[in-house]
Amino acid sequence: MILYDYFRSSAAYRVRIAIALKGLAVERRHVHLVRGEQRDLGYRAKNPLAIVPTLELDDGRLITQSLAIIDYLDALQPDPPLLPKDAVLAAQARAAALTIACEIHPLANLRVIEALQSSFGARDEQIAEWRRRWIAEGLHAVEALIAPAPFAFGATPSLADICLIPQVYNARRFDVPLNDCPRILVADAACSVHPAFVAARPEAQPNAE
Ligand SMILES: N[C@@H](CCC(=O)N[C@@H](CS)C(=O)NCC(=O)O)C(=O)O
Repeated sequence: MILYDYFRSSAAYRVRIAIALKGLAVERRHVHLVRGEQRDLGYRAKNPLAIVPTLELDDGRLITQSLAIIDYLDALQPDPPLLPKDAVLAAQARAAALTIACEIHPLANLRVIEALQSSFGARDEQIAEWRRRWIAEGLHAVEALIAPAPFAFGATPSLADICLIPQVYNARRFDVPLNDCPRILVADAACSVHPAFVAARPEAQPNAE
């Protein structure tokens, strides 16, 4: 399997965490987003939205969307499970993950930021405010959704932590204060010493800059 990845992509970061948790061997190809490599025709043929991650299977079939890729990896290697056994907790963990993946992340994606700049003339300080606004609002919602013990939904990492930690990385990168999110900080502290989360960090990737 090949993962098309960018070291700082938070969606790809989710998949890297899942791969490490599952102990899977996956080849990696770096798609440099800032240089626009995601828009090369060869890559766009694999991922029509020109975004990372994409997973290419050994038989050439392709899976796009980080959460769909993680579902596939979970089906391939069910151990360790990525959701709590309890059906309500499992749905709540998925809801926290979807809050990040659907309600926060798309609003501050590179192509959205580029459109705000090129089509609407947004200035750097307006872009910074835009990013901080949606990350802060979304993470406050996540704070109310999780119940860390010490991971977001129990004693082992779940899909919620897999989505949360890359978003916390982005929050710190863009100076969003997290001091009023004590639950998120508990889950973050637990993940920060977990080997799978450590291995998946942007700065630990071979193409990190
Ligand atoms: N919903 C998608 C989001 C993927 C996504 O937006 N990836 C970003 C990096 S985190 C990207 O490739 N952006 C390239 C661009 O905006 O040009 C997923 O979960 O895979």
